[in-house]
Amino acid sequence: MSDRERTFVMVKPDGVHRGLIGEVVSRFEDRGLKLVAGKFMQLDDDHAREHYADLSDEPFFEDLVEFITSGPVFAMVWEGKDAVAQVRSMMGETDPAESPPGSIRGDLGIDLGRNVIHGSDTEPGSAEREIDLFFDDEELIDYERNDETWLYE
Ligand code: DAT
Ligand code: MG
Repeated sequence: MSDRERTFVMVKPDGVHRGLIGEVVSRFEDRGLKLVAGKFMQLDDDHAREHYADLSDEPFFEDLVEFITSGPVFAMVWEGKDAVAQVRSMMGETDPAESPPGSIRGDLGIDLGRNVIHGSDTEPGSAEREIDLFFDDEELIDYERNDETWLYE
């Protein structure tokens, strides 16, 4: 039980426009992760800059902020065993062109700047910081999936 974690995931504007919200949600549901929060929203400039603050010195930062604020996103929190690392592994690499078939970015994307999905990285505290940035505590719903006893030994 102590290995249950929460992680922050977001379908980016390219994924929303391309009708991939359901596909992304299905992959995590099928894996046995539990959706504990979800919000359809559009990021403003300040929110985008804070979310990607670690990348503010990168040459692509302004393009990234422009892209991520350019349309709606679907922000989510997923919970389960080693959720942060499991979601990263299901996503593939940052560049879809280098992501293996079977991964979300490897199956659904082709170009680095349009990689469909964000997921928290495995640096300690990253997931918590991102969850706090997008959701109030009362928006995170505690419940048991009725298949949990079949997903976990
Ligand atoms: P990830 O999204 O895999 O965690 P990241 O945190 O390093 O990757 O970068 C955040 C986003 O910024 C990434 O999803 C796409 C964009 N990005 C990263 N590296 C880039 C680069 N070299 N050129 C253009 N965009 C880049
Ligand atoms: Mg990252």
